Amino acid sequence: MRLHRSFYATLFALFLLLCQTSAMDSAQLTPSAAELHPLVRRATMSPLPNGIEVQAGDLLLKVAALREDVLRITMARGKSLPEDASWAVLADARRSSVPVVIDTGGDQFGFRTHALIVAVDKKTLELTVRDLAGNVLEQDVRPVRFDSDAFRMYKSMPLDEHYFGLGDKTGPLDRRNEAFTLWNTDAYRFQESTDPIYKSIPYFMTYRAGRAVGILLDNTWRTSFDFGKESAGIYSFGAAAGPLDYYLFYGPSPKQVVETYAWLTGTPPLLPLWSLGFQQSRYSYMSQARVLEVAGRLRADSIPADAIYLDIDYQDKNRPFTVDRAAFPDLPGMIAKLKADNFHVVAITDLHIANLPGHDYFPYDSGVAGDQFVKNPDGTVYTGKVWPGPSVFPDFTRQQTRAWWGSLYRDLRHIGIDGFWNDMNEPSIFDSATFTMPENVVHRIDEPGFATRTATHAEIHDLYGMENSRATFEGLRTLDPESRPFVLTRATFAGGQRYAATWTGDNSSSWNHLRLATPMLENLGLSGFAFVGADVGGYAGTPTPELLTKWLEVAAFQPIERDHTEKGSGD
Ligand code: MIG
Repeated sequence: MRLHRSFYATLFALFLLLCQTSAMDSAQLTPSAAELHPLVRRATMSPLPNGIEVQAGDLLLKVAALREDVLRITMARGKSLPEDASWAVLADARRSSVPVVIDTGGDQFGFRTHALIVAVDKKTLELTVRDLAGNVLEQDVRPVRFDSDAFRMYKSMPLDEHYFGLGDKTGPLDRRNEAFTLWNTDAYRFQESTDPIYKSIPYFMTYRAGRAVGILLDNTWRTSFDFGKESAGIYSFGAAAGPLDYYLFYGPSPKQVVETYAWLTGTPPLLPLWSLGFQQSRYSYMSQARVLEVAGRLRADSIPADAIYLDIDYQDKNRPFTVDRAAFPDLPGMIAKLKADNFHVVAITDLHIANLPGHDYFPYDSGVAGDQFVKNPDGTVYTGKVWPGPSVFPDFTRQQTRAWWGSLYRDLRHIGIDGFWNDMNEPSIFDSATFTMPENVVHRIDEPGFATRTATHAEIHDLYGMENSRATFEGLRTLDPESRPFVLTRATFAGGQRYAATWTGDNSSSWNHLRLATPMLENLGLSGFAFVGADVGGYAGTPTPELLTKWLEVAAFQPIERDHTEKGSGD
């Protein structure tokens, strides 16, 4: 096998040489800078107290030390850097700074901290970061590439380096030789090869020879990560648009890297203890009587269980924040009974609000009154079809909209519902060619650090689910400041661990999916999400008794253990 491969590789290389293919398209690893950036001729460097700023041609690069072991790297075309704003990285972390020792000479600008040595090539602006012993921790192998609004970075990928993180992307624990797109997607029945799926966490950890490094690309647009799939010896990442703004942080231990990631993006809140117990769910228990029957059976059979779920059918015609009074004639009474039996109830509350003018539907009426919904480019409210039929969508990147959304939970909290489930928040839309909002739908940004402005869905898409769960979490805290909210979200972004637990979406009842759940949840954990689970037994299909038994056993060791399944499958 090996011989064959190198034989063909040699043939291929010869072919490329013969064709005189340009350096970019060939297998050559380091095309000269001039070919990529003809404008970069002379660079000037300004020392900063905490780093350096380099101007070269039309490029501006800043490398700043937030801590001895944490760098923030920003680059822009033109004379000014992107605004210092972030949905993922906490303001306190972004404002941190340590003094550095400027260390410039020969072909390089650079500086040192007490943990890192930073060098920027004067001609190419390629970055190299070393530890104090001189070990290369991370190194550009090409200049940053810009293509209209898009950019991409190319890093050296040693043969013995391994890659982790990116949330719950499918596949093996090690991301080596895999490539991923981050674009939140409702991926019903996803398989091992499916990408993208529900979440976007543009963060990974490299690990080589006992040294771990974290890299967080703080960009909410469509991003992609390639770990040696396109070019052997190179990993790369980039975004379709938006700021080139990333953080590089050193362990050396993986544990230290995860801690620093949490320093940057936040830690999960303490969950209510009951949410760590066994949770029973299905799509859906169709009536109050059935919920009580299932709960009663769990107790009668001495099966430990702490929570039971209400999926979308408890609502009137799938309209969020309503109750189907025929099927659930006494929801408060049902909840009180369950409480008396030490069950906690978790209810789904999808974000799509039924588009129902003149129906006394409070979420719609109050939302319109407060101008809370996202819009089409022509200023009309955007509508898309989801479970309730034509629906409108809260503009969660506005503080005011989040506060309004949070207030919608008052009644459900009041009757004793203890946990809330935010599904479909990629967002998933049925009557759209892309199964989500068109990229030109208009959101508004009202957030400290950001200029108050509108933003296209292309910029907000990957963030939307996180801001939905944030609105839910913060709303529950406002309604009951002493409580520990339990929010379960399907879509999220880097930093989403501050607001909600998460599950891996619509997996399948197969042995392969049982196996797949473990690396997915581990990589979520390495990506800052401590409270994670996969649907026990698999969502699509009916597990054999043996598979369900094994799955229950394995999931007892996972943070969230929730038995859940789709409509039409076995109980
Ligand atoms: O289009 O609420 O992933 O857990 O049971 C399906 C119904 C919508 C998808 C979720 C699943 C949930 C189901 N939802």
